[in-house]
Amino acid sequence: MSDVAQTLEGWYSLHDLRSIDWEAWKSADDEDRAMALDELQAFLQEWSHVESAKKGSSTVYSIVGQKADFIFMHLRETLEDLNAVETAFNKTMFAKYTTKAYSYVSVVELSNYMHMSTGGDPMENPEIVARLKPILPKNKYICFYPMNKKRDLGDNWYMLSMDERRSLMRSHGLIGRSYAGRVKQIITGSVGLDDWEWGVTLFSEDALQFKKLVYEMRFDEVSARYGEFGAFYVGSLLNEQSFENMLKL
Ligand code: 76R
Repeated sequence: MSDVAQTLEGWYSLHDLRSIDWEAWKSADDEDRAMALDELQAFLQEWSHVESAKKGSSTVYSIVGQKADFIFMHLRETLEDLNAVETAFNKTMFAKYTTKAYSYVSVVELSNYMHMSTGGDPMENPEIVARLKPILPKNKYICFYPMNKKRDLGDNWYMLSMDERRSLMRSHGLIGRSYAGRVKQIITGSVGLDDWEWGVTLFSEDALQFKKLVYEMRFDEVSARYGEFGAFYVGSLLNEQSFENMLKL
């Protein structure tokens, strides 16, 4: 019987991907468009207040390619809070001009593969709390994709012993750490919450670093043997001004 890895969970996470209905946006009259834009800006501001009050965090990126046009990534204390943000957005005038592209529900997760417990309540450790309830990066680029660890008869991550998994994860962590300062990563767990087991969200000032990191990890046993990947979404940071520019006709 393999031991279950211990995990710590922090804020719940929603990756909310939308596309713009350009037909509807273009055929709206100027007044409706202006109101929709105001409402969108008010939302972006509200989210930054939630972040200042340390009640959660949000970040917004455009998405390149046809899978979606933009992504809201939200972290909040509870699933109800996430649901409330999503529903409030759905009720805005601006939402009328968007369609749903994809969503992903998960929770910020730390596992004990690299760090053994040093005793005491980890939630009293400010470093751990900062990683479980992070302010989402506002780097230039985002890369998001969901993934699983394989459960085939030949290669089954969940049948390995804790020692085997720990040694594989050490190698994974070493590659990851060599990207310190270039790529920030947030791992969110989604077993029992969504269709894949984890969401991987990467942030960087240089989108090529995503390619380098993910490629290097493909040669590492954890990814080479056990990794299964969903769709990749990549894009660049939006703020109030650049969102408005994107919508300008
Ligand atoms: O030092 C630590 O505390 C963290 C060590 C570490 C763990 C436990 C770590 C480091 N990761 C961990 C767990 Mn990771 N990670 C991914 C991907 O594309 C691929 O091939 C895989 C997708 C990337 C790019 C990445 C990057 N990691 C996990 C888990 C949970 C596994 C489990 O519990 O079985 C997944 C699914 C996963 C996937 N990882 C790092 C990185 C980077 C950049 C680091 C170094 C982070 C740092 O030191 O700040």
